[in-house]
Amino acid sequence: MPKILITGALGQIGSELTFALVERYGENNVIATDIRQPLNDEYKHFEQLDVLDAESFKKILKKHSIDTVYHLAAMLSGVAEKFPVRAWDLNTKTLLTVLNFAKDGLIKNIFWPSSIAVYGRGAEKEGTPQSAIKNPESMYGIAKLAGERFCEYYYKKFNINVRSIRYPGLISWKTQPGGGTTDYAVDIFYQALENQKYNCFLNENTALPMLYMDDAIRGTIELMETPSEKLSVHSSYNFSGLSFTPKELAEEIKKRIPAFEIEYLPDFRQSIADSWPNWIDDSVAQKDWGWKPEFDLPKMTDIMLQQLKLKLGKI
Ligand code: NAD
Ligand code: AKB
Repeated sequence: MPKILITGALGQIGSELTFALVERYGENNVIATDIRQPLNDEYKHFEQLDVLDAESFKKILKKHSIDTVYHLAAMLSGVAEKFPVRAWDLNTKTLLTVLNFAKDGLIKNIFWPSSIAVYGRGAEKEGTPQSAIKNPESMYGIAKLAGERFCEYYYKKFNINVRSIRYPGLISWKTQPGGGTTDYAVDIFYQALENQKYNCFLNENTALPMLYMDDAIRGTIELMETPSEKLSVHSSYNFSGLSFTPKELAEEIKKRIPAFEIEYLPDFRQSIADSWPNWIDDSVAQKDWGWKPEFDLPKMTDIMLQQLKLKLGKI
């Protein structure tokens, strides 16, 4: 059994990945950490940790005899544009800290998420291949690309077992997203149920790669459990599921909530979205570790509306 520590465990992904890992490896083998305190007692083992504080990080790893770190703490693309220097520090320096913990023998395995944000203008927008040119324009994308290079460097130079996925925009109902460019695809469901109206910060024809959270979590655990000899990518894997525009998502919601209306008021995130792919090619992940998504747009829309109705007390 791995002995796991998760950073950023209260965020959109961590608040679901933690419990998937608990179910798989047992609650005594999963330590959740975050810079914030949880609002309830659902986390059995929790430590407050600012990942910028490397000494405290090391103490917690030793205290719990951790061998595997899922390093999720980061600043997402929209917020990172407002605080670029802080974003660089959080999103790159703390990954180096974790990689050096592995180099020094303190831990053995690392999962670190990259993003479709590593791509920029110049890459193929449709079916962006694994190896397409990477010219990120946002501070978030620049930091993710640096992180990918660190991962491959530490794998090649020090044989560190670090694995990574380029997540697309993740859609989930449990925890609100933390300030990304793809957040509209979650906000829209809350607003459809609360007000039957949504002001979208991207324009109607902006197609982006997306994925339902259950698929993302299953794929992450599958990657971490794949024998190392099967893995050919040591920077980060393209990882695909859905691709849709705000207009297509609004139409899918309108089929279920006929009174729903959407208006388009693009803001600074439009330019970030315009530089990202419409959909990415994940054939290398399919070949190396059998990646296959299960949720399509109608299935995801059904489950989002059903779960959010329960959460918001609408049924
Ligand atoms: P999030 O913003 O929802 O959560 C991040 C968590 O990190 C928060 O709970 C926050 O409190 C915590 N945090 C912030 N600063 C910290 C610090 N100094 N020390 C410790 N914790 C700190 O993010 P998320 O959506 O869960 O994303 C997790 C990872 O996945 C990030 O690396 C992100 O770039 C990546 N990713 C996410 C998506 C997505 O659509 N959610 C897509 C691509 C990549
Ligand atoms: C964001 O929009 O910043 C994230 C991502 C795709 O990395 N959801």
